[in-house]
Amino acid sequence: MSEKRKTICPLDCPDSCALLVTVDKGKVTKVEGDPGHDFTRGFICAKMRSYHQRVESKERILHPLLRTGEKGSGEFKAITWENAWEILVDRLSEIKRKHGGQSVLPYSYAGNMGHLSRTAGSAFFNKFGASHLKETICSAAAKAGWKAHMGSFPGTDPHQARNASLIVNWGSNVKTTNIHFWPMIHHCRKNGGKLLVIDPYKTITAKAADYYFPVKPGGDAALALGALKCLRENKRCDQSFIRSRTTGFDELAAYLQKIQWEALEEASGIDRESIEELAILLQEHFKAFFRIGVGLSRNSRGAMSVRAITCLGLALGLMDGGEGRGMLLFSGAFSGNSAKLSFPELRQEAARSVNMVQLGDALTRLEPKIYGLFVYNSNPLSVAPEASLVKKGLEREELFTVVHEQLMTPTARYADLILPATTSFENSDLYTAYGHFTMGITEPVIPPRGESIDNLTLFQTLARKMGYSDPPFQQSTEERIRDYLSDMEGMPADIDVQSLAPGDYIRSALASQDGKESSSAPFRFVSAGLAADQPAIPSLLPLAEFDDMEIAKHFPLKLITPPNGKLLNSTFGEHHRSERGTILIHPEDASPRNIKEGNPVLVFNQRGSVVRTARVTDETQPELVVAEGIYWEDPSRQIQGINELTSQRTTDLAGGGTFHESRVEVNVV
Ligand SMILES: Nc1nc2c(c(=O)[nH]1)N[C@H]1C(S)=C(S)[C@@H](COP(=O)(O)OP(=O)(O)OC[C@H]3O[C@@H](n4cnc5c(=O)[nH]c(N)nc54)[C@H](O)[C@@H]3O)O[C@H]1N2
Ligand SMILES: Nc1nc2c(c(=O)[nH]1)N[C@H]1C(S)=C(S)[C@@H](COP(=O)(O)OP(=O)(O)OC[C@H]3O[C@@H](n4cnc5c(=O)[nH]c(N)nc54)[C@H](O)[C@@H]3O)O[C@H]1N2
Ligand code: SF4
Ligand SMILES: [Mo]
Repeated sequence: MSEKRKTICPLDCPDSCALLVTVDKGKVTKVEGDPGHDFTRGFICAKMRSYHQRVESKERILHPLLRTGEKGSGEFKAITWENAWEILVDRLSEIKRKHGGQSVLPYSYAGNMGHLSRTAGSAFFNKFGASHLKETICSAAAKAGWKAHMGSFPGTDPHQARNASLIVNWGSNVKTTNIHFWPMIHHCRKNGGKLLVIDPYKTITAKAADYYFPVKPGGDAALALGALKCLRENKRCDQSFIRSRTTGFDELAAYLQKIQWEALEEASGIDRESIEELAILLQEHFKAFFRIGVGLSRNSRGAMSVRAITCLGLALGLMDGGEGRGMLLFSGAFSGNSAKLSFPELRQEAARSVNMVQLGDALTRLEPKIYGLFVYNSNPLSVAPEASLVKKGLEREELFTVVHEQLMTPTARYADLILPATTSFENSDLYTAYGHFTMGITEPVIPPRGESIDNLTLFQTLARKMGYSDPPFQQSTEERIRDYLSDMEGMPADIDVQSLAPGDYIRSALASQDGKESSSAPFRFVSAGLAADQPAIPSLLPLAEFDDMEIAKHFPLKLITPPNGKLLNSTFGEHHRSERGTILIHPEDASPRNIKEGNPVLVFNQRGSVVRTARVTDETQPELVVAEGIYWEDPSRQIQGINELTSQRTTDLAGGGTFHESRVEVNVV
């Protein structure tokens, strides 16, 4: 007898789809969308439609594994959990005794977006006194840019975009990374609305647009400031909104007056006439909706780009709650008390922070040294920048590396001890979404495969084995979920969180403008308290690597590395092991290098080199090379990961990753 059970997609994707999982004779045989969800409405992406193959895969790690060969060789033997706990307790205690708690670094991110899974190790590592990991790899810069002018105001409900007459997809390839936003666009266009895309290359979303602006990578602040300059000169800003809801516009206006068109054109790569065209479109379409992507923040001016775009939206009055108007970067639909998940009070002494995008430095250069690395919910060898340095760190013989994983990822191959992890179908959790306003909880739809255990069970058990008896370590998963839910902001007043069940999808009270009113003028054009080198108003500044003419002499091309539709960050890399991926290169750059369509090419810079297959196309702009997708490195197939080329340099605010700002050269192999 088969049965359909409800759960939620655990992947790091703004859509957080409601799922129906068919379980037949104890096996997952099908994964579909649940039509009962207001935003995801029963359809899911191809990646997740085949998720049962991952859950039931023969490649699943089902037992603890101990390294038997060289680090990275992938040679392991199965051991019992009893043995694994013993090794864990002995090695971690020994490292702490010899080098102090801070010599252990936890490394985790969003392999499973469930709030409990993501934060499962925090209590343990606080108690242990480990180094603190700064979780900057994805959204830190974008959030800091938003907060600088929007404060804690949440984004607009994506459903509002249906009523817009112009949707601006700014640095977000929604047809790949946010597919449930596409029906909003479709609805808008059916009523005569238009889609405008701003992206350095012609993504599948850009190809489907009514208007396309091929901005230079990192040039968004210039484009937004240019549009603002026009709107102000044409007296087409929303004066009543600016007066009643914002502060500081006059200071921004004074800057706009001073700024030269040549500088804006040069930095944005868009000529004055086209910038004016953008401004005219914005003034013609009162009902405008900005869907702002995180992609545009992955450069050294990333937070500044978000700052300038949000200020443009504010000057247009887009946050007035009017129909079809708004801005969405992250929904911010629910916020719980994070201390109820991370338990900072368990930390006895302040510890150093390690920025996760600088893992390579941390493992090879940081003093006092790191002797223990505990990875869960992440695949850092594939996703962290300057991969050759990460690898050098993972190769250190004296480093004790633990990886809690579902599959033998490139990082897991370097572990001393691998622990088998469940998939989200095998545990309970709580999922809010960053691209819409609906949340839900889950229960296991199948029992754990093999001897795998979920993140929270791992750290609760380890804590007890280490002799930690504080109350957080006694909590069951269920208790932690209910406790976290009990005072969650955004929860509608009439919902009894104690009786929430899987399949109950709760829309945030903040989805409507009424829930959001905190003060009458929450928005500001002048931001206080930013990093000392960051101007208080959005301004033009040079990019650290793209605008460095010394580096440009050797590496004249610019590389961005956005996602593709087959992979979710590096997850699902196991299905594409033999693929090395492509680069898009413009004919003007291919021709002098004698690069033809389909040629294997070497893409290289001062940090590393990778081989990719060339696609010669004017879908990218001159000087810009695009490598979509984080494929797994595989030395046995001579396949290198794309992060060999990216830099550990961080964004202008909040220490984010600059994955879309590497200078490279490309040659035929
Ligand atoms: N299929 C799939 N879906 C995913 C992911 C995936 O790997 N695969 N990843 C998930 C994750 S973790 C995240 S954070 C989100 C990210 O989703 P998005 O917010 O959409 O961000 P990205 O996909 O990183 O980048 C989107 C676009 O930004 C463009 N871009 C790069 N630099 C610039 C710039 O300087 N200016 C402008 N205007 N555009 C620029 C890229 O060309 C790309 O088309 O997607 C999630 N969804
Ligand atoms: N070049 C380049 N690099 C990038 C980006 C880019 O655009 N370009 N994007 C960046 C972004 S936006 C992000 S968010 C990061 C993402 O970086 P990561 O969060 O590391 O994402 P994944 O590569 O998906 O790896 C997640 C791993 O967690 C495992 N996993 C899944 N569920 C569980 C679980 O319940 N328990 C345990 N223990 N493990 C689990 C999966 O099997 C998978 O191997 O990558 C960043 N790296
Ligand atoms: S990856 Fe995104 S689109 Fe695909 S099922 Fe999960 S939440 Fe939905
Ligand atoms: Mo991300």
